[in-house]
Amino acid sequence: MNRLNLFRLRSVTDQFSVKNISRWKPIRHLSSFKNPPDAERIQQFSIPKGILGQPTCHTHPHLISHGNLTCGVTQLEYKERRETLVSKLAEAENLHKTHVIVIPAARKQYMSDKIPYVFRQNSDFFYLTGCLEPSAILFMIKPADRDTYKTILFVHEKDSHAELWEGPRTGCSAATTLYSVDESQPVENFNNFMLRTLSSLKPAVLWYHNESPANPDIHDVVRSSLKQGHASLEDPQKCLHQMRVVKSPAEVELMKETCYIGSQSVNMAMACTKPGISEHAVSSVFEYTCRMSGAEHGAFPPVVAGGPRATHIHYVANNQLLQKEHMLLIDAGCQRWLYNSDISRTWPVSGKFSAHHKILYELVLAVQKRLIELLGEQRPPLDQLFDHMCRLLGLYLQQEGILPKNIDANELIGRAYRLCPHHVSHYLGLDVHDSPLVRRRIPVTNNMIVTVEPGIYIRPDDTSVPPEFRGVGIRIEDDVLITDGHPLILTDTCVKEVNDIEAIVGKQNI
Ligand SMILES: [Mn+2]
Repeated sequence: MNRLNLFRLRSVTDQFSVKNISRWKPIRHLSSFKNPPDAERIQQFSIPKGILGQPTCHTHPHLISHGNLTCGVTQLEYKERRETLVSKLAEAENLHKTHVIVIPAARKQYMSDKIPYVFRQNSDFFYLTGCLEPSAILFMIKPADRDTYKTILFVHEKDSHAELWEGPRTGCSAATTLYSVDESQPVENFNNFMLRTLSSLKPAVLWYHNESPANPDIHDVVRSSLKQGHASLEDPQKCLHQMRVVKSPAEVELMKETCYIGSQSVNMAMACTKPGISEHAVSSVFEYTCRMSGAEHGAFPPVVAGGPRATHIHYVANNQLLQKEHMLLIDAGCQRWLYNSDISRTWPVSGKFSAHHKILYELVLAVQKRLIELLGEQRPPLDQLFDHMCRLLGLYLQQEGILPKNIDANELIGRAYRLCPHHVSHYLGLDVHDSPLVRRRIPVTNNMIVTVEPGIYIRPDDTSVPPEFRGVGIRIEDDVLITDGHPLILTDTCVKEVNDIEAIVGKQNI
């Protein structure tokens, strides 16, 4: 019952004020740098004063502490990430070639004429720069057989007319200091610069992600610069994702925060659940609590699915009313400083599990807990964790008499797979499905963050299971940090024991 002490049901504002969150915040690590940087290097870094194109420690001290470029992450750490990328890409047999790396920021997206969506930065670009500006471009060049490289950031130059409409810009002169790059140039210069640079290089490798380009505006220019010159095209994303999948100490702190906020917000959604209210209302409680606690917004459109709708894995319509005899499945997360949480819980709308719901729920919970243990004991690849899930689900369902006893092990695993057709785990971080180019066939290692999310979905018309278990969808998902010892469950303040759930469902008025 310790967990519940964390969740004293007071008003939403008391419980989830920004003050509470910042008090909870542990001491930050400044950087993942293993050797302490020497004093001279630290002095290279400073954050320009004045109002810039994104929050800084001077203008937004409540968001960013002194000396950091973004929340919890220093200029030095961003610079080191770029250094690591360059040295990895220019490795071995390609040392005699010149390497050019182009990573575009995301472009603004519009929901209709001149009405933009909330801007979301391209995660690869943000990971390397900390820059939140749309349509910026990171350009790096490492000449053949030289140890040095040059970084140029293309940004929007200051422009009083544009700033009147869109708000302040950082501009080239401050950008060089803010992002600690060698040079900044206006984005308008990029096309000519790129064509000129590439035509003069031989032999060279152009590292650019060619598929689903982050910024279609510069895609053609990058492609045609390739034709003019003699460079071969390679994709930097695989290497970048291998870096991103292992979190630095600063990133681990950010992930702890987004997971804590997501957990408390699911608790609040649970507390506000009552028969007769809509799935949409529960979704709103979740989102409100996240944003009040310091998250920018949800990590993805949440699944809030009552009763049999939970058997549709990506149900996001969220427009039905909750009935007292049903369970409610929620799969939701939040984004804070671009880092995402991803949590699933399932609870009875009435606040009391029915006997059959309880059997299924405890079965999935037992599988989930065992899988988290296995992550620590065996550090398996995530694909292997999926095999474990199917085996365990099949076994437990058979023990409960939900699947027949007279089928062999292979058939049992196949039946379990049909009842949980989604993967049990993915990497988590700047993207919800983080570092997708890192295969799930590699063993997990320290400082990876992964989800563990077994589920069971029994359609109302599934005659292969007893009728009393049909029309139910259950998923339990936690976000887990791989460590030397036991895996650390970053979402462990989100209640999941039967008793704890029954103690809070319906206890808070909306
Ligand atoms: Mn997930």
